[in-house]
Amino acid sequence: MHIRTKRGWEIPESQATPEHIFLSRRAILGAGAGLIGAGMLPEAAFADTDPSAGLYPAKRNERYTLDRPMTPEASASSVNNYYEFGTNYDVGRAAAKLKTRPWTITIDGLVEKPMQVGIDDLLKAVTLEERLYRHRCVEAWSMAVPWTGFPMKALVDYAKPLGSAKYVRFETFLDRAVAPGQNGRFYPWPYVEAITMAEANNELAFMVTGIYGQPAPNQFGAPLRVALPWKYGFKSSKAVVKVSFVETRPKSFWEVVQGAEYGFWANVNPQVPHPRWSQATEKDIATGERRPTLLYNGYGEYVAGLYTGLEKEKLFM
Ligand SMILES: Nc1nc2c(c(=O)[nH]1)N[C@H]1C(S)=C(S)[C@@H](COP(=O)(O)O)O[C@H]1N2
Ligand SMILES: [Mo]
Repeated sequence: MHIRTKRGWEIPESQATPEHIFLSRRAILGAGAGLIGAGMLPEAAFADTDPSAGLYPAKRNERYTLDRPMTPEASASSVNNYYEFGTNYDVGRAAAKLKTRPWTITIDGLVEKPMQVGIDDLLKAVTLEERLYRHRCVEAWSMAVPWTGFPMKALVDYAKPLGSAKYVRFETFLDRAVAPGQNGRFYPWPYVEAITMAEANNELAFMVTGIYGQPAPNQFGAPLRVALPWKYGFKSSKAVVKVSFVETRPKSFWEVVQGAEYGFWANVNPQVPHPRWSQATEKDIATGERRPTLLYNGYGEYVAGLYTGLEKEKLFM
């Protein structure tokens, strides 16, 4: 993220080759079966092979509304940050190689009883809903998408943490054979992020399993990723395999890589610039329009209270 790379949304439409655009299930449904047979398309791209497909579309929770148009699926699918699969935004094809079933999530640390749970068993223990959320990347691009998932609080309750737990730590898979980016020595894989227990229990904190009314394509972090819409996007870990409840503040992936630029809190604030660029405005990945960035990405009424008494912390980087 600190390395300057070409931005997908800066490529003019006329130059965008089909390789830049993830083939959505809908677009390839007709021809899909034959292509899988010929080994040309990953099976995981198909909703009908996903055991959770019957849970979609989930009922929309109308409490969360947008102040801007929803980002079209094609735009959201062509600008993804997923360093395990490359530092460009067009990671769809590479990410499709990740096998998301079976998928086991380890829950450990300060909990009543450490456990492992398969994603489909976890899905039986929660209720999926759709939420329209804004997403603001620290690189100053943004989108607004319909996630499907369940409140993070439901995961916390499921895990039964002890009173001594102060932070929740999310760890992404580690598989160098499938994720080319993880072969680089420069980065401290696996991807790790963490938030406080109070943040995890906030109603906005969301565990994502789907997008656009279907199971999420891998590039969005299938089969389970985090969404924290008031924070910069890097806090929202993809493809989570371990959820740990801990007493001391974990160091996150980007903090280890570049602690002077990426901190623990990473709340969105237009008045606190990144050391190398302004955060005052953001570029809509679909329209290319610039709009003013909002404090807490516009979610202050839900989350500002989490930070009273913490004013001495670097809350906005
Ligand atoms: N495991 C993992 N999670 C990740 C990232 C990543 O590289 N690896 N990138 C983060 C960043 S910087 C952003 S902006 C969002 C992008 O989510 P999207 O591709 O679904 O838009 O994922 C976040 N989660
Ligand atoms: Mo990001």
